[in-house]
Amino acid sequence: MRLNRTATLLAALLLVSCSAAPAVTAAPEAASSWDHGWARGAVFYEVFVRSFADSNGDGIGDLQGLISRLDYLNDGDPKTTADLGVDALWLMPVFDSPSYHGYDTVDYEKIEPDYGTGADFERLLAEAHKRGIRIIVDFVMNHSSSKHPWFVEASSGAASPRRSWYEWRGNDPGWKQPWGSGSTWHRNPRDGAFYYGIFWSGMPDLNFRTPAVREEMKRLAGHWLAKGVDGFRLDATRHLVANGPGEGQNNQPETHAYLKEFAGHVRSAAPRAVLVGENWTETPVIATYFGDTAAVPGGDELPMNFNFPLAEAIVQGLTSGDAAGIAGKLAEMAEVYPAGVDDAPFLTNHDQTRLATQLDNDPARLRAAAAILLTLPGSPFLYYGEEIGLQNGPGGADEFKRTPMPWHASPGGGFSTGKPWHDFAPGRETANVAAQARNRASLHSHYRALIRARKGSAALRLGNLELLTADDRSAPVLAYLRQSGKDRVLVVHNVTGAAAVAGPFKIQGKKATALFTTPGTAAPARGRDGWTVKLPAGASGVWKIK
Ligand code: ACG
Repeated sequence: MRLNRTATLLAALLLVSCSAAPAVTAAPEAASSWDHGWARGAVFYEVFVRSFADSNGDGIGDLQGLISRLDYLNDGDPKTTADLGVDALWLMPVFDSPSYHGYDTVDYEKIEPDYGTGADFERLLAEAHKRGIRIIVDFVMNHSSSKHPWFVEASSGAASPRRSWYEWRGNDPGWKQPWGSGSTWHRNPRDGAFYYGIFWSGMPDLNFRTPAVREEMKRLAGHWLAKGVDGFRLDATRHLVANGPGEGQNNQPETHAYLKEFAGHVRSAAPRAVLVGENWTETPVIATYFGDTAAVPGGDELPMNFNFPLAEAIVQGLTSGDAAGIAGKLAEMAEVYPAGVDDAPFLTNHDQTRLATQLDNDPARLRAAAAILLTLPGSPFLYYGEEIGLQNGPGGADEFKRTPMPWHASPGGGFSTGKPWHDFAPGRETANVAAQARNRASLHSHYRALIRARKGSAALRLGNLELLTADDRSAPVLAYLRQSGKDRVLVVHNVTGAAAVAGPFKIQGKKATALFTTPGTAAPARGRDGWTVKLPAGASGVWKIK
């Protein structure tokens, strides 16, 4: 049944560029378009280096450890099926930082010593590129660490030449965090003035009204692009400039203006690069961060933006057993997202309780979540461990969302020969790579099959989305048609714990060829009124219709 409001997500086809060489051209004026066809439809994998693999027994994951696990992520051979098959990695902060998470930078040009050296990072890039894996890194522009030499200098007194790199006031204007109750103006013990830090006193916000700050961030981006980095995940982008309390701390015109300036610089330095913005807010606001798609195909601001609302709708839909909320979010995106942009869907990230815990470790729901994510338009992001159903640790602190990767069930878990920097999450007996990699019915095998189905279908990777599920009433099945050229793929997901029937769907074609089906799922039946699908509880089906 088609909606009266047929929602269609358009995905323009950018020229696919396979230039693996980390060419950084001289900076002519901003290139007219991005050349990162490699990223469109690609599957990304978010890695917390500290928790992924430790090579030297100090209990801390490092770059050498990550290199040793690249073949697990993608061995570079499209014919093999044992590897996960992801196309790109997003490394959470790897620059020098005093914290375990690295979101407070003290040197934007130095690799975190816990993780290794600059040479290790260059070896990682080379080994990844050899396998066709691209790497984007977290770039935290909104603030530095209060231990950064810039801030140490700026906080020495009002006469400091660095003073204007941060924001200062003589008193505390009392602004709170826009999302909570934390203070955002902090007293500088060295001279009694107050400085702005939207997160906390250890993260003073950089002042993007200062030209030298704007130029330095562009220079740093160029530095890492010249080393071969394939792009950046930009942290807290919606907070770059604050003009006042509350909404004045979010989404300001100066923020958009700078992001366009920054993106223009990246486009001219390395058109092959990609930027993905973190704007944790509502759909209509996220839509504004792509910028102008007439000026630059894909948008002249951030070509990709994480889709927090869709992530939430998927988890809520699977929790409630009702697909209407997911359908509604897809319909809203079709209305407010600019045409031709590249979405960045995901399920949960390092700031959120892990998916397996949110879905009560329910295998059918975890399988359905993966099947929805990996059949959507855009470039889906997996969070390390999601593919094995890694649970959240038993606590509320953020560290429990970022626990060591369990490679096998033995005491050290294959993560380190030393004492891990943090305890493993519960469930390692079964939620570990070794146990799942060899089990065809495992979640890990499910992710691998879905990633390969996606790679094998232009419609799934690059096609548009036509919603077939009404969003104005409860629905047990989420159904949509993905289309690219003549490639038409029917996708259905039963988000309930009971068998369900979906259709009839009027889709041109006489033959249904399975690209992916949850075991026990029969092919769609073609009748007078169209295609009808019977789905077991939690099952998904993906069929090419010709
Ligand atoms: C980034 C990184 C995060 C990092 C920092 C600081 C920023 O991912 O790991 O923390 O460098 C806000 C910011 C984000 C920020 C998070 C942590 N994430 O916008 O940039 O805080 C609301 C607001 C969001 C807000 C969120 C926080 O809208 O802006 O994010 O609350 O919970 C629905 C609503 C949605 C609402 C959510 C949640 O979805 O639609 O609007 O979001 O509910 O309520 C680093 C470390 C941390 C450390 C921190 C200081 O990683 O461990 O604590 O630094």
